Amino acid sequence: MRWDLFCRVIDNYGDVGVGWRLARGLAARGESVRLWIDDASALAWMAPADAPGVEVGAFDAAAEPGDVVVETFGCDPPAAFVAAMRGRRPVWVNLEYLSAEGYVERSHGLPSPQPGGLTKWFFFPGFTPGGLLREPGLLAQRAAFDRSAWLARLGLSLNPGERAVSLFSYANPALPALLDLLAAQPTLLLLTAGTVQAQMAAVQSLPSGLRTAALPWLTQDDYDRLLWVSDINFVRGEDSLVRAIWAGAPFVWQIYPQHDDAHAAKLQAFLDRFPALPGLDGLWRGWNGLAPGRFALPDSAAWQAACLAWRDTLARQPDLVSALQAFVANAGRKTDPLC
Ligand code: TRH
Repeated sequence: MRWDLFCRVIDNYGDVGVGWRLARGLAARGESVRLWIDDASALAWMAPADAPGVEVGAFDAAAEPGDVVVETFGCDPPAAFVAAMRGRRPVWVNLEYLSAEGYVERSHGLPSPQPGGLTKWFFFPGFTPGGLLREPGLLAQRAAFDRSAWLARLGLSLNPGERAVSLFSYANPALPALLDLLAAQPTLLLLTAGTVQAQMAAVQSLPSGLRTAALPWLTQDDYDRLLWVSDINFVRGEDSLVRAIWAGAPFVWQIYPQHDDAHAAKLQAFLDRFPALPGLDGLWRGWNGLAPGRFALPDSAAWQAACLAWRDTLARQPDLVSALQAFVANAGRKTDPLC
């Protein structure tokens, strides 16, 4: 089928990151995809090579609707395109933000009638029906991965007994506390490009026991490998969280902060789904500025085991692309007046 995916970049890289991953995932399963995006600049480093079956175009240049229209995060396709949809009647899906909250199950799959006889369907990624983005064979690739060779490509290596920790975060007042915590064990801290490196530049002196390496912007595939290389991953937003889950290593999530503090409940909902682990709530809440005082790392073997167990449970669910394809096939039948 021909899919039109719409993506508006609000801020950061999650919008384009999810849009590109979804486009590529659909195309890899035989769909023909046009990704209409208002700011494709981040694709220059995130996805420098074309993906077969994916065409990228300017958001407002979208024309002639195909069979399926997906707007990511309620971004509303251009009015002229929606008008053209009235003649063609594609299946129209709004792909929502990732959340572990209870409303997801209640809202997933609901139809919303639109002017001109169109229906917009709400599709929620998640830990139950909508699934998470996961490419076929991802866990096998991760299992066969050569850590030292990948680090060597970046001119890096680990000293004996040293652990690797990746850091991708928003500007975070808890950074000095984290550096002290990590320095308790020899650690190579892998700093992602952008905000993290800017904040680290203001750190006067590193606690001994800690080395840092400033990374360039990585392709999305290499960002995955960074997560595979690391013994602990600090991630943020939406897409890197999901990638950290698949990496199967201990991870800490900095949630996208919202003005009304809605992120506190969102973070808790996620923690409630994660296998119970002493110390994890305190660490996550501390890193997110939601709990005063010091935080510590959970026992590393128990943390590792919990992450692997949860990853394997989630990997048994249908992935988001398969779930979306099945959903669209079903929604198409429901909206086709001949059925
Ligand atoms: O950049 P983010 O903070 O994006 C956020 C969230 O999606 C948030 O929910 C949303 O509301 C806001 O954007 C608008 O974090 P996220 O979601 O992890 O996206 C980062 C993407 O960048 C992800 O696809 C991984 C990719 N990436 C690379 O490809 N190379 C890199 O070097 C790095 C650091 C990231």
